[in-house]
This record gives sequence, C-alpha cells and structure tokens, in this order.
Amino acid sequence: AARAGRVEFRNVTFAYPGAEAPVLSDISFTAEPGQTVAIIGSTGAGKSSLLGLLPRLYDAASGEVLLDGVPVTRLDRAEITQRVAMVPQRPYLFSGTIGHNLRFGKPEATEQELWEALTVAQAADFVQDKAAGLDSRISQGGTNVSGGQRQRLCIARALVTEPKVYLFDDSFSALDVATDARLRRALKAKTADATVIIVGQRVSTIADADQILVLDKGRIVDRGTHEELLESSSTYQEIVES
Ligand code: TTP
Repeated sequence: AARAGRVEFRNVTFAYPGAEAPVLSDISFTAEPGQTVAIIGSTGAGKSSLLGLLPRLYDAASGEVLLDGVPVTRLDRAEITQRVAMVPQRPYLFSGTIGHNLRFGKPEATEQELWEALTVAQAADFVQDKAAGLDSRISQGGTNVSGGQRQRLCIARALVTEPKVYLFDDSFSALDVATDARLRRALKAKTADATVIIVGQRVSTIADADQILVLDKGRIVDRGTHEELLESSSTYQEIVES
C-alpha cells in the first residue's frame, strides 16, 4: 500500500478576507511521504499562510490543496487533525501540567510515549530537571518556560500524535544551532516515513531538505536542493548571504 501523507498544492491562489491582493499566487508543489520540503523567503512572503491552507485555517480562493489525493475541503476537521500536525510560529501552551499540554492531541498517550516525544524534541532534560517532571505546571500562555523550551514542548506535542504530515512554522528559530541540529537529526529518524514541510529562516535548518521552495511575494520563484539553488537562484543566494 502507498504510504499516507502525500501533500499536493495545485495552482493555489489565496487572499485574506477583505484583502484585495493575493498573499499566494499559483502555488504548485508536491511533498511525498518520507520527504522534507522546506520553504524559505523574506518576511511577509506568505510562508505561514501557505502552511495554514493544509489544516484549513483558511481555504484557497482557487486551485486545490490535496491530502492523499483528496481536496482538503472535502475532508472533515477530525480527518485532517488525525493526519496533520502543525507547530505554529508562536506555539501555544495552555495553563495545566506539561503532561496535559503534551496529551492535547492524544489524551490516551502513555507516559512512555510522552518521554519518547520529549527525547526527540530535545526537551527530556529540562522536564526531568523539574521536581514535578510531567506534572510541572505551565502558566497560561507558557510564560514560565523560555521561548526555546516552548518550541520544543510544542514539537513534542506534535510528535505524540504520530501524524503523517508535520508542518513546522519556523519552529527551530529560538534554538541554538547545536540543539537545532540535534533535534532535526532525531526528528528525521523518528519521522522517516512522514511528510515534513518546514518553514525555516536559517539555512542550516533547511539545507538538507529534499526540495526547497523559494517564496517571494506569494510566488514560488525558485525551487531545488540547496546545492542546485546555490547555483541557480539569485534570491536564494541573497538569503544565504544575509
Ligand atoms: P505570512 O504568510 O505570515 O508571511 P511569512 O510567513 O512569509 O512571514 P514571516 O516570515 O514574517 O512569518 O504573511 C503574508 C502576508 O499575509 C502578510 O502581508 C501579512 C498577511 N497576513 C494577513 O493579512 N493575515 C494573517 O492572518 C496572516 C498570517 C498574514
């Protein structure tokens, strides 16, 4: 059987309600199970908006977003959340214990599953260091953990649900380069069969992706591997050098 988690955008155009200019124009790409597709581009290029179309935070104005060949507009939310996990740019922790937060998408997850997810997310150490471990309280909005810890807890929360598709919106930006590298190595091993779409600002975060999409003003202006883009894309070169 074909592995699940294939994502396809077909000529997708999107504008926010009330806005005249489209934020995304004619976006087409495919991400296969086992692949990592990275999206890079300047601020406001439309990267977050692109990710949001898969879990239907918004719907395309024209074109189609398909999950395993089916337009997401024909799937219900439960079917999508079962298969797709998104770690948003400003990941949210609610008031409750770390365990509650990690079990958000899978209430029946065992402690062992939580620790496995924390280990991959490079968060096991700091949770272990807390006297109450998984029972440690998170304050509303997660203000009593650092930005990098919050990102890692939210990555662990996504891992607990074992989705077919991971969407990471700049999820590694608050991590130091070494932690970022360790996390992504562990993630790659853990999510070998999954489809990963990752928005990244740092070249080291995205350089090993199977395909990099260079987004500029809502359009894919270049695509390829890191090596290909270094040769062919002046936009990519500018991003790398900045
Ligand atoms: P984004 O999709 O947020 O662009 P980005 O993710 O590439 O930017 P960054 O790297 O800074 O995260 O925004 C694209 C445009 O859409 C931008 O002009 C702001 C607008 N926008 C809205 O109007 N409403 C929204 O809810 C969002 C997310 C963006």
